[in-house]
Amino acid sequence: MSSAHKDTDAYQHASGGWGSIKAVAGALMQEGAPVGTSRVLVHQNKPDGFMCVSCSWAKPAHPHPFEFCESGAKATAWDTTSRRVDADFFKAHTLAELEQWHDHALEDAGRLCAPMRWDSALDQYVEVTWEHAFGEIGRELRALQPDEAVFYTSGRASLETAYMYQLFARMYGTNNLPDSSNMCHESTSVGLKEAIGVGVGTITLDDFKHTDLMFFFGQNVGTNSPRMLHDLQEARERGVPIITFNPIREPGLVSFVNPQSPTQMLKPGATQISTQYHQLKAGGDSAAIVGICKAVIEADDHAQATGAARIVDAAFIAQHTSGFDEFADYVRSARWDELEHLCGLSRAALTAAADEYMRAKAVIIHYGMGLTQHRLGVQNVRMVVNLLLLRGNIGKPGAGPSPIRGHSNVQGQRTVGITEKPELAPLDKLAEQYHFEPPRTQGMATVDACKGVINGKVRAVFQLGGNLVRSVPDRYIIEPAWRKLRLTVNIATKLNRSHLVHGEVSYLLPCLSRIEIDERMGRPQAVSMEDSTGCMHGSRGVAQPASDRLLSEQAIVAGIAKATLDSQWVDWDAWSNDYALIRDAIAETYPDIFHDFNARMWTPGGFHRPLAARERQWKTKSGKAEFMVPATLDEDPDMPARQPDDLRLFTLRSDSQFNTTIYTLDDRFRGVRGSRMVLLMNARDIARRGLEADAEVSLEAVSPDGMERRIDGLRIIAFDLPEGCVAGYYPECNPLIPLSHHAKESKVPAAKAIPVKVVAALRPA
Ligand SMILES: Nc1nc2c(c(=O)[nH]1)N[C@H]1C(S)=C(S)[C@@H](COP(=O)(O)OP(=O)(O)OC[C@H]3O[C@@H](n4cnc5c(=O)[nH]c(N)nc54)[C@H](O)[C@@H]3O)O[C@H]1N2
Ligand SMILES: Nc1nc2c(c(=O)[nH]1)N[C@H]1C(S)=C(S)[C@@H](COP(=O)(O)OP(=O)(O)OC[C@H]3O[C@@H](n4cnc5c(=O)[nH]c(N)nc54)[C@H](O)[C@@H]3O)O[C@H]1N2
Ligand SMILES: [Mo]
Repeated sequence: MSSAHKDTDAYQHASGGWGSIKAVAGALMQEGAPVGTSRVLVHQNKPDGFMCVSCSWAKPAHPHPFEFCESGAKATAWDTTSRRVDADFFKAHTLAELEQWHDHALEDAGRLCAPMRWDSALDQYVEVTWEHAFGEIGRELRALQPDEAVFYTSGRASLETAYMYQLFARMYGTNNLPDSSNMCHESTSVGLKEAIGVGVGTITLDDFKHTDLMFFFGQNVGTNSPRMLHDLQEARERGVPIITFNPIREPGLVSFVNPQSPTQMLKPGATQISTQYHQLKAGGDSAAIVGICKAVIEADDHAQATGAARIVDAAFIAQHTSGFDEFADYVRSARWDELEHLCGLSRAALTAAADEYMRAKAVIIHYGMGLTQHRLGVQNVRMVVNLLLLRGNIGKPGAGPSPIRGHSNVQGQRTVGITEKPELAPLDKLAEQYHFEPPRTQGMATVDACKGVINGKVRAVFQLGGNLVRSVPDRYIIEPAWRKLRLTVNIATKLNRSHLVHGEVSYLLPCLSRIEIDERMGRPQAVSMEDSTGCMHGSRGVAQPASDRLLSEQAIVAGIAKATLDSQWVDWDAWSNDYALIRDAIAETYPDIFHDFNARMWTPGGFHRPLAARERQWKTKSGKAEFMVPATLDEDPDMPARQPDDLRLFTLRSDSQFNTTIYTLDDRFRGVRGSRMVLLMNARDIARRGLEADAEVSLEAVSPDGMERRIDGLRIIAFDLPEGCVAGYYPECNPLIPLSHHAKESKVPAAKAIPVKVVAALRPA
């Protein structure tokens, strides 16, 4: 692997702009994308086109002429590449050899073309027929106890596929349906459900027109949901302030030039995005929000004492909430010096944010992985709700919590039954609709599934998308355990590490990307998905399929289900030949959300699912929106005697990756080039340890179980982040996260606060 370039000046330009156009053109060329790709892009996120395979941000009813961003264009180029990983490719490379390749090179080799089975004598993937693959997988599954198999979903599969997949797993006999949300926004699904009765955000695109203040906690909009920058820019042009809490100054949250607006591209000066930017310590969010609430409650106490108008929305609190008095007492007694110490921000900074909050009538709080991927991730989400509830900022125009989801249909998959929690699936309805007795016991979430692989209880892992051996914690423990599995089945578009680290019987089943034309029995098919704002959209592929041996995900799931189950109550063939029939079935299971699904899916701008909390109906235990008193503000109270030089590592995505898919080794916005094996560190922390920028160091996890977890060869980069925090890249740093280091209630791995120390500094290269 090449070493880090010295050129690590932080990005001096606004996000978007000419840099963005250059990056898109570069991505198209690098992938040898056919000329048609630029034509394909015109259909991206359009009511009659396909929904982008990158992020899940909302798609407007009146799209821009080019309704895509730099990240989305890269994702499209990645899928429409002219390179192919076909039977000849596998004849030329054993898996032992491919294991030496960099992750980037594996995916960059091109699109998978035909169904493959691992041949142990050759140590190669060898082409087989689809019938052969389905037949053997079915026999293998029938030989296992259902709970020995795990059916993972990464968040890209459509609503139709996800519905079929969960039904198949349950008819087979298990609720082992973990998904990427288990590593992502599960803290939201748990926290918002407890607090306001729905496990998803409550805002829609329309709320941007009515808001008069927005917060951003731990979400990197410029890279991970860039189309949203248009909505932010419009709000900023109306004078709406944006207050950001993030340990790093992310260019997309600082300023933006719209690369699709010719007039803006020619004008000097970009739109300022954040009007206040608070570089808090990683893991300091609960403390920071409590500080803001404290300033609000102090102002309200003062107002009451002087007979001035109340600061909190007393009528809303009385009518709609429970637990206010306990929470108010808690924040009154919280000490400013402790809050300042925990979040690394001054009382003056927190009060400045509170002052803005108290002036605003309608407030949206956007948040992402910086909030959810913590041991206190669920509590962080509850603190967001506390802050909103103080001034009635849920269930009115322009206000509400806005968890910005990751994968393009991760929210939707949960809506149609992908969940390991039986209480969240409509089991009685499924039983009635399909005449079977669904399993009622708790299934495995992603970290439970990993534990099961390690302790041998899990014998088979299916991955409908995803790259688990890379995306989960504790890679060095996971990989050897994965190799002991009996069966691994990967339904995928491109080759990744999880296809090389495989079980005794292993299949690699290539599927169509949803950018591609999907014809069944001569008729073009369409699929659907749910965006971050609870809105459903149809999607129709426009590009030629990468190979004529590909099947759609629906057809693959149907093939496996048919070969595994004997049930006359589901016509898998009919479903896989006409997806409208799957949508009719979904509508029957979930009439409130999906009635008239086939007709409504093409509504420009999509159709919204009903959300009780938007109407101020609270489906919670108390029937009210619930304030929560935090249990602790210290993320790692149980860590063994923390040393003063321990650091807190948070893992980042670059602008040139999609999760474990690495497009290039650069991170343009953060000025890091040529290598991802770097450690971003505060200059004072570097000096205090007698280190120098550019030195190579190792990083060791401070783990409660005493096991050694370490990565070598990280090059230090002096970076503007708070003392005591360091940053590195996901997934390279995943070996440092203990599997047990996760949010208690949601089991989301705490990838944004990993206790570490720097060891073994070598001489600068
Ligand atoms: N181009 C592109 N788009 C993507 C993805 C991708 O990899 N590439 N991934 C998709 C997926 S699955 C997801 S979940 C989303 C992820 O999108 P995000 O939610 O933006 O996730 P991250 O990039 O992991 O980190 C978010 C931010 O959290 C900050 N942060 C770290 N620790 C803390 C903390 O303790 N507190 C606060 N307040 N901030 C903190 C980091 O500096 C970073 O700016 O993006 C989706 N979209
Ligand atoms: N340290 C650390 N770890 C993290 C995170 C972090 O921030 N830090 N983030 C976590 C988060 S938020 C997430 S969502 C997970 C993601 O974890 P995963 O879901 O395991 O990984 P992805 O990288 O999204 O999956 C990429 C693979 O999906 C396949 N694929 C792509 N498109 C399709 C398609 O259309 N259909 C099918 N069937 N397959 C397809 C390709 O083969 C590709 O290689 O990682 C988590 N892990
Ligand atoms: Mo995610």
